[in-house]
Amino acid sequence: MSTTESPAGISRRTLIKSSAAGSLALVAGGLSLPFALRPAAAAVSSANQPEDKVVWGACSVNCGSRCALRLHVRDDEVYWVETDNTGDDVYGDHQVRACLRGRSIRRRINHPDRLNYPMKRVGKRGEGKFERISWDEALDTISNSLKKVVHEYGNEAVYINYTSGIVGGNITRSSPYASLVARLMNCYGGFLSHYGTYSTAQIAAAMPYTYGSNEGNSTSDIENTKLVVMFGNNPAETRMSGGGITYFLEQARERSNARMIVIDPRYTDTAAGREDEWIPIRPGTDAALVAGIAWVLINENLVDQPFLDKYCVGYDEKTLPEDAPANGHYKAYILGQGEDGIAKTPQWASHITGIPADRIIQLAREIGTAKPAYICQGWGPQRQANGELTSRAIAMLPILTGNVGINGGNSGARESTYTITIERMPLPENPVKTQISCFSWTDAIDHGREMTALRDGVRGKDKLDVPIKFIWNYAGNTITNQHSDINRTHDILQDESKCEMIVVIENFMTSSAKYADILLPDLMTVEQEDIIPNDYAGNMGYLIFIQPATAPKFERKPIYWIMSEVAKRLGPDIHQRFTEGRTQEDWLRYLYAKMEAKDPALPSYNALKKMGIYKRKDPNGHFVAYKAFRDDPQANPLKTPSGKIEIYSSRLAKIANSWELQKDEVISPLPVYASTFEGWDDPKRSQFPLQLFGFHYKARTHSSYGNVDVLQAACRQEVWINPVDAQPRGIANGDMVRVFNDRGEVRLPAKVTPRILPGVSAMGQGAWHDANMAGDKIDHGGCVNTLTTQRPSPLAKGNPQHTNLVQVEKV
Ligand SMILES: Nc1nc2c(c(=O)[nH]1)N[C@H]1C(S)=C(S)[C@@H](COP(=O)(O)OP(=O)(O)OC[C@H]3O[C@@H](n4cnc5c(=O)[nH]c(N)nc54)[C@H](O)[C@@H]3O)O[C@H]1N2
Ligand SMILES: Nc1nc2c(c(=O)[nH]1)N[C@H]1C(S)=C(S)[C@@H](COP(=O)(O)OP(=O)(O)OC[C@H]3O[C@@H](n4cnc5c(=O)[nH]c(N)nc54)[C@H](O)[C@@H]3O)O[C@H]1N2
Ligand code: SF4
Ligand SMILES: [Mo]
Repeated sequence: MSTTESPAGISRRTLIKSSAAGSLALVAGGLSLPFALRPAAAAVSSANQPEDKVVWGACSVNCGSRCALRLHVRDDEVYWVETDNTGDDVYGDHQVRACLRGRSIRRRINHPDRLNYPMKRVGKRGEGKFERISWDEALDTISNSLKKVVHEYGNEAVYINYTSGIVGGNITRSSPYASLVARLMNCYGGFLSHYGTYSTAQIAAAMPYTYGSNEGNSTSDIENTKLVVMFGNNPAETRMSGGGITYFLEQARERSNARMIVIDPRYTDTAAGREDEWIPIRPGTDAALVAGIAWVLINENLVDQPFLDKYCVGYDEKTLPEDAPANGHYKAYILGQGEDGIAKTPQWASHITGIPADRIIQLAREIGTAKPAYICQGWGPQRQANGELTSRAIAMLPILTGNVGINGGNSGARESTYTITIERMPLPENPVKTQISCFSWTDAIDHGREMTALRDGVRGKDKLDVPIKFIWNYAGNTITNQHSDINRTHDILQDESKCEMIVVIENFMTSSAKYADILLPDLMTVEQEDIIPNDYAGNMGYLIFIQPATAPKFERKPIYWIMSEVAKRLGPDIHQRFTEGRTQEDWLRYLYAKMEAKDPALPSYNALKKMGIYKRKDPNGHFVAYKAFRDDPQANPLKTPSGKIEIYSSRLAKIANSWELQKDEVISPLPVYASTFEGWDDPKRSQFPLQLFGFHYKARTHSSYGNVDVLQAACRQEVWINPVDAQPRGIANGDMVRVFNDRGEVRLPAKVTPRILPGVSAMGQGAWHDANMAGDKIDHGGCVNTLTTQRPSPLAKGNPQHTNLVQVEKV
């Protein structure tokens, strides 16, 4: 095996030694302080040392921030890393500063475990035994297998797995429906595609039933608000740096002096010190809290009745659609005059959420009287098994109080962002129209032919005709680490007659890579030319022109080359369609010319290359979701069937009546609270008494950067548990514990802390799975997906990865 070879001149020893200065400061300073991880040796400068070459790069992992990097290069090696030095320390024209993950990118680029050569698997899937092969052998094997699968089963048997390792430039982009892999497959007859993402499956499916889309006000608009209410939204960890959502949150709040209430089972880093109040809530119960608040708003006349009458459908009898049952409206549901006959009083909500009733009443009065109020949600609440209902329920608070479509208000969704024009590699149309949800690919390998539209959410056809036989996995770890129930996936993939070929294109030997049949070493984005836009960035957009920091090392190749070579082997016509005769640089210039045509204010290609980063403030100020609709609902209707905000959705009523659902699965035309499998009130709690979820952690971006030593040292992988739960189990802070359920077991240290609600446990998601899969399968890496379920949520058929029950015991 060749993966442990080090790049020239950098041994593991130097890496660790040189990290000392950085890691101390990292622990002392917190993760987003603006200092560079500079090797100690660099401080001792020698008089005849050649000048560093400074190359602009970007951190392109999927954390939603997107930061500029300035890579200092000596002797064709990245020697140390700085971040953006343009702009001021001023709100809206700020430096796009990298967090310590991005600043430690040198440790990924030069990692001793980077993939250097194409390899083929020689052990069993998951065992991690590989043999070096030539590029020719690798590419021939892939293209022959692809031809065979397409010939025997058709293009529908080829699947491109969800991956998010590179959030996209013009050329490099992992987005499975828009990557170079998808471009190639569309040139070759198409592939089975998917809908939804692991990020937003439930909210992206649900919100459009209410609003026609899923938009929120820009975070910068907080400067116009009186009250910030955050449901399961933790930007201090999930939008750490770069575009500066946390920065906006702080500085905008400084301007508006708004109060901030954080509703989360954990006392998050976003709350810590910034919040006015933290309200811990049982996971999966936000919709009950909303209903309790709505009961107070209605009974104390705090609802905006003119807004509800003019802009909404289904709040009360007046606007209830004709096809709805009598008393099918929201007000009846809340007051107990609907089908269930239960009044959603604060006492009722308190029993479900664990929040005292008087606190719910106080919260309702605050939300009802603060004008305007910025009510938002992260994506934690929706990554629950009842997340579709929850996300629409949270939107009810701004709707009831008329906060939608105005400055300082919000829709109840997460933030939107300003982005400068970007042109990606064009995609020919996918001739295959069949889709599955991004979460159900393991089922489609296991029993694809049994999957139907009405039960499993197959789209474009009544049922799948063929199972998945070939998987492309480019820049993702969602074969195992990031997909639920790793042990089940392992079992499914053991049978090589089911899925015949798994191609993984990676930088590292991840746990997913261990399941590859063919494993290809990619260049990183900082090693090739590309232009990349901001991700979430409030009202300041930007472009970064990435230049290759070093020459390609070993036999690593860029994705454009890899896919062009596969295309060549599929036939000269496919190759021509894929490349259109252009080199990677030709494409970049071609796409940039299109951008300039759309947006003449952009700097020229050469000017941008010289600048490295180009920033622009949103000329329209702050983005306000549904503003045009609020200003003139007749002229600018929403994309819902009625053109209005649909509190009652007739479309959802039809789905609820026609889809095959199990007893504990609820789809409802109203944003009601419903309990769910593996929730707080599931009888299974007698066996597995603690709720568990895996939050997005500052130590990593999912699993990316998970193999960087200084980050591991700074932010330990541990399971959060309240002293109330720890004490009877004899668990002290730092003790090694086993976290388990009937799907698997993880061993890691406990963090005993009042920062989490009793009855609930949590660990950072994305830690590298580390188990002997031929033996006891106990995971010593702390990967939460050893414990999560592959059962999908009812409407989106998405990943309910935050809904789990476990037991915790001292080892
Ligand atoms: N239990 C649980 N599971 C979750 C979540 C959760 O909250 N809880 N969150 C889900 C969410 S929201 C998401 S988005 C997914 C994310 O899951 P993934 O998309 O799998 O994200 P990563 O784990 O970061 O894996 C990205 C991979 O891309 C590789 N990579 C990075 N840059 C490059 C490059 O330039 N070239 C190549 N070839 N490879 C590269 C990295 O080495 C890494 O292995 O996880 C999901 N899984
Ligand atoms: N550092 C870092 N940043 C990241 C990522 C990362 O891996 N690391 N991943 C990026 C990606 S791809 C995505 S999709 C986003 C994910 O962003 P989110 O999905 O918003 O992140 P989470 O941490 O899963 O959830 C946010 C908060 O919800 C809380 N929560 C969980 N369940 C519930 C609930 O039922 N009710 C309430 N009220 N709160 C709940 C959690 O405690 C957490 O603090 O983050 C992005 N940013
Ligand atoms: S991980 Fe995210 S916040 Fe950190 S440097 Fe990279 S893009 Fe920026
Ligand atoms: Mo995500």
